[in-house]
Amino acid sequence: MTLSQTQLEKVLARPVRYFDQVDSTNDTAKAWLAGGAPEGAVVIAGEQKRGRGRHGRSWHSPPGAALALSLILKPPEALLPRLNMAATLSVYDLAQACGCENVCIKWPNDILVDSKKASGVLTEAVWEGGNLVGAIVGIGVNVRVDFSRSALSVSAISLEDAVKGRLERVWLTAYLLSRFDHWHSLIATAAVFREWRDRLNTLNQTVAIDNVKGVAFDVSPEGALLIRDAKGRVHQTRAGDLAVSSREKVR
Ligand code: BT5
Repeated sequence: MTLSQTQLEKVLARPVRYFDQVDSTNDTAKAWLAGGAPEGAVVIAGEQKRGRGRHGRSWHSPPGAALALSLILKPPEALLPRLNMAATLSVYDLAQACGCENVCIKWPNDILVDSKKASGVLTEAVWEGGNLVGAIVGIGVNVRVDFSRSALSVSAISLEDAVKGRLERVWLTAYLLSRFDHWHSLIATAAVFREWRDRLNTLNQTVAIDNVKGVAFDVSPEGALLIRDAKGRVHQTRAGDLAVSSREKVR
């Protein structure tokens, strides 16, 4: 980004800490939270050396090619699951605003464009002595990441490749955060869950997750995937590893 920190704070309408390079914006945001960051503050990086996905997986954010940011929030505990919903909805809106046509949310935290992953969300709660201190919502978006020589080329996509045009990272960041503010303002209502559920591509498909295989027929308001197995038993599964094995309509 070429704007100064002060200009960024004006454009993004919130406290901002921008770094050319960090290990993980989620970790930098956690340190700022511990140091008294206000709600809504955001850490943005031009590059992450050790970007993190879920379950200790790594996230690729090379210099100047991606959005890598982490929002600091202080939600009531009951609303924690909705942060991931608000974040994925925001990226969904961003991809559509850029002109991507085939956009959906893959449960629980991926935004797919043309069936490939353009973005991932990593939400982490921070606890102290059993009390919720805050939550970090980390969002990574591929803007112009070159996957052509990477093993991820089969599964990942960048927005610029999807829209076949140049995009501006500051504008993308501003729009993404404004959409997050919109969904966050509705977080205590049923709308966030309803809209997130409507955009999932995972429902009515046969899925295999952890040791459960069956049809993903719904999600709970807390974001768990509800799977009916071949014996008709219902399993409720939180964000694990999902392998979609076939598309199947159920009534
Ligand atoms: C995620 O995890 O999708 C969450 C990614 C969150 C990244 C943001 S960036 C800002 C903030 N700071 C951080 O350190 N993290 C957050 P998961 O569902 O576990 O997916 C991880 C998997 O996605 C990896 O194992 C790869 O297979 C794949 N992957 C890695 N980098 C990718 C990329 N840039 N685009 C698409 N897929 C990627």
